[in-house]
Amino acid sequence: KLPLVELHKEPDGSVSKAAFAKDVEAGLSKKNKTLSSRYFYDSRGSQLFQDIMALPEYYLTRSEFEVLTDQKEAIAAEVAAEGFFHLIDLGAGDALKTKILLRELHKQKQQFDYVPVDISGHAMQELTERLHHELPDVPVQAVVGEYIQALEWLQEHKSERKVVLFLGSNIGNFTSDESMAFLKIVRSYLGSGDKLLMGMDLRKDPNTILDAYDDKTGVTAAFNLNLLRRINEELGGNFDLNCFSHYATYDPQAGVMRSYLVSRKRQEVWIEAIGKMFSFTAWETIHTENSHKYSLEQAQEMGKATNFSIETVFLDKNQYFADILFAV
Ligand code: AVJ
Repeated sequence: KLPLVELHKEPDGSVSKAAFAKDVEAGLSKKNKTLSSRYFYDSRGSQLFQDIMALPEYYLTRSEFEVLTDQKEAIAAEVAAEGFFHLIDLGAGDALKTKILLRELHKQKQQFDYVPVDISGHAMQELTERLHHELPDVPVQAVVGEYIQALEWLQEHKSERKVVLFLGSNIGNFTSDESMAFLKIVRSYLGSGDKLLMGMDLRKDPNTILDAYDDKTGVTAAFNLNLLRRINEELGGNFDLNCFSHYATYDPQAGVMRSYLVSRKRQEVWIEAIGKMFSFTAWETIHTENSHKYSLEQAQEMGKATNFSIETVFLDKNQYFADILFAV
């Protein structure tokens, strides 16, 4: 097995259980219960997200794939502007989309190494091995950890040029305040000549958006419910997954897709690692995810407010999705 840099693992290989338990306790103790979408991605959750990306309703992945495929020459050339750089891929997953760029950068003989970052150690292990076979000339250093941790770790290479990828509309899970704070932090780790290529899901027919988060085959429902299964498995919970259901709703004015788990009856759930019982009334909800949709004007404003300038906006034909190149 190839070496990974692991920034936040417990000795048994899991994500910090104490932090998970603490977050779950805080979220389920609120008047309006919440669980964070960052906990979706255990190995089963990562697999389910792969399945979501293959759904006909989930236009995001196809749209971004189209952007990268159709405009790879321009994107690679702009990203690579001057000499050696680190290509840092925040939330890399299986890097299906990034590979288009990797192949193109390699074809253009650009000098770079690839630093995929993800909280799924399993995904990073697999990606490292796959790239070793598919693109043996591209040096890869996978990092298992949180985005900010990884950027901090990269400070060792302070003077070297960096290109940060934040694809797939991962920014969408942040609240507006969080996304501003996040962009400011990313910006603080970058210097002149560095770039950020960020994928943003654009506003469109609200029904198209809603369908993407409420697919016919129930994959998204399984993805959402997996959060409860994970609590059962890692924290000794006794959630009955049959007594909760997935509910998704889109607010077209705020541009926010919101996902919930709905308690289908009055019930109590014990979580061993917290040592507490949590009560649910019938039809009480747990908010699990926000997925923000942006206008290009908003993207522009976000750049301005965080001290980035927008270099180029790459769009698909439908204008469903934008990969925006921000420059420092
Ligand atoms: C991985 C955050 C981009 O919000 O579209 C997919 C996660 N949730 N279906 C998104 C997700 C439900 C996804 N991101």
